Amino acid sequence: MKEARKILDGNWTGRYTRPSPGLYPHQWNWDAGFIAIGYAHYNEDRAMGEIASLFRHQWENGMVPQIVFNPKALGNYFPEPDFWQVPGGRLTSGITMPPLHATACLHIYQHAKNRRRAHDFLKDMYPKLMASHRYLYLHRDPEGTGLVYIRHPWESGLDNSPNWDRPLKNIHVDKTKLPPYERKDLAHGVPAEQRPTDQDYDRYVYLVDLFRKNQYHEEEIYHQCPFLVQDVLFNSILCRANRDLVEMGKIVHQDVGEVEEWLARASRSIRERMWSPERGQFDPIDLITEEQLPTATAASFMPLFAVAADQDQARLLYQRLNSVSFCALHQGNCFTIPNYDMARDEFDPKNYWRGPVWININWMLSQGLKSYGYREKSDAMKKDMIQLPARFGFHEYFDSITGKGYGSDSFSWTASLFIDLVFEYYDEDRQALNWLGRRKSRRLREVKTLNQIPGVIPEPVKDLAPKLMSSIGELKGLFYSVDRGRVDYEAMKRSREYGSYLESAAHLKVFDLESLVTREEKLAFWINLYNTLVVQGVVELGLNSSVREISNFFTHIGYNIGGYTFTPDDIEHGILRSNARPPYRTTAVFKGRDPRAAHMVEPMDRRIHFALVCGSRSCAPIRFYEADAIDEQLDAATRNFINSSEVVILPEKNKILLSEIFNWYKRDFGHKRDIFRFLSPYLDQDEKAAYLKAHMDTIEMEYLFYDWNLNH
Ligand code: 9WN
Repeated sequence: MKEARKILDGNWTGRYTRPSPGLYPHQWNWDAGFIAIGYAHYNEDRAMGEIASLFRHQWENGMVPQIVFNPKALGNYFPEPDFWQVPGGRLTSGITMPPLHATACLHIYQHAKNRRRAHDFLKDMYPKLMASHRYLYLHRDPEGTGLVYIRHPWESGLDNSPNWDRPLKNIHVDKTKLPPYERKDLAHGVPAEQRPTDQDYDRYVYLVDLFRKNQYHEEEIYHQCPFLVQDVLFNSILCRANRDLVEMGKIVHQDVGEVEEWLARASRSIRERMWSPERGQFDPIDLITEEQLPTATAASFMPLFAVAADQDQARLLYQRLNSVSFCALHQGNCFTIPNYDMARDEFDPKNYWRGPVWININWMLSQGLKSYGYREKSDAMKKDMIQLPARFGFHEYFDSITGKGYGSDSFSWTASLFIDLVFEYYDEDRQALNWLGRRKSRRLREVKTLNQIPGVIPEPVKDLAPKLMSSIGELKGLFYSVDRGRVDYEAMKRSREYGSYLESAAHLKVFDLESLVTREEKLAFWINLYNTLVVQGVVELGLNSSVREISNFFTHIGYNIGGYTFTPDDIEHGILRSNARPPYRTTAVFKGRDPRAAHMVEPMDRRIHFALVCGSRSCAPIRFYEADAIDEQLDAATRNFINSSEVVILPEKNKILLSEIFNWYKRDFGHKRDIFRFLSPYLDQDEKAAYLKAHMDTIEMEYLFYDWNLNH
């Protein structure tokens, strides 16, 4: 979070925020929207200033330019005002970009602490936003289709997207007639293989030349321009912006009739005209050839963000989006969502809009998926969007397979959307505020004993422990998925096996704990019971998103065992951690002469942390432990955890990112060097492990964001 803010501070010029320090020194249109969304959480002045600064350069016809040039920063980008030659000597380019600003303004208002100021801001922006949408409908939809066209790939924001390969082929460039120009984008350290080609640039320049020859007269350009496309992403963002503008208009008591009409027409036209039934997705329309372009980019899912797709369309989109083509849920070997179908030969993991993961696209899609109820995917995307910059840096785009960052670094919208996501994620999850005790979540008034089963009278049962263990093993086999770290809570609750487990668990009340003799028996017994107690707690309390819905979950559910109550915290910190103080608590769980202390499993085994399941995505996947294999099993669990995404070594940054578990349990793992010594034997032997060994003294250590969302 600190690093994200630092990036925005570094890119802030006093009036606007540069997308990145070297490559993009001026103000960009849709970047300003994404950037304001992050600022809205902690710096309202800058959030409003960012948008206001862009709109100060709105053209008289209503167009909001793609770039507003900074006169003090000229000379490092191409094309700049000398090349654009727009009328009136304005310091802007002569094209536009996806109109995200109404969405950004509403977001600023919704998060504002100073509501009155934000209200004034909305009031001031409303007519300007109306004028910008009116420009689009008037000049970019001359036939009144409800869909607007773009006339340059830069207007799409996705410059060299494979979507434009076909329409750009229609442009026959005669090099001798092209005005001379010099690319500047390759002078900032970004390799050419990550940027558009020279052929692309020839076409970009050809189009700009055509615009300036026509002195930016929309009608003439419409008749001459060889690139006119009704783009799915552009129209979806406009449709969403109409939706947000309606809401904004109502807040500031304006007549919203006109924008309501735009909204209705845009939604219908997207749904009906852009839908391709054969491909089961939305595709752009090339107005030159009058054909729909068969595409394979993430842009075709964007009507989810607009909330313009109908339910059947959304279902089909989801199927495609959540497939190996775009990195499916739990696929495990990729980051979601790359911009181009990974299954295609032309998928290029490094090249700009032709394969990498972009945070802004994912941010919009995750919102869209949430609106249609695809919560799990939406949350998983958020996690990736937080993890990618946290692990690999605040780059412009990322490799879906390795996570490596490409393009420019210190990229503003990656930082600002990261800030938004962290705020939203923590907010939804209530974790951060719960720790501080500020947020109201449900609290259990007294300990809820989960093995008191109506109609079952506890009685001594021969071999209860092995019976229970095998019953737990059965549940695990049926309802827990080790690979995915998921539990099917719903199906489990309804099952016969769960009923019979509960029945056996009721007899724990009269169980003789002395009958557990060996360390192995005890470890397996307590770990399995802990894990089942947590799962049962989630089921019985009907939790939907996180164990944090109950602020005292780990101390207020329990089993009665041998006449004593054992909560998850009693088992973890009392029994399995030799009564060590739980993190964020001032006292141990067994106080004074607590008889339960007699059953502690000693000495403490640190590997339990990779076997205890806390019902969250960041904790260990549930396994079933057996006394006669417990040591190998604990080793395997530890190895798995340590080689998962919860421990990341980044030699290029001389950094290691570790699960919060190592932070919370410093007492068990010790400090930096002790942790590294603990990790070393478990690390899969590769160059990263070797790096850690060689740099133990200098490597920097950071803790990872902990995902408290339920593992269902
Ligand atoms: C041209 C600023 C912009 C983004 C675009 C991205 C890239 C410019 C360029 O950078 O485009 O507009 O020079 O490549 O494609 O989406 O707004 O961050």
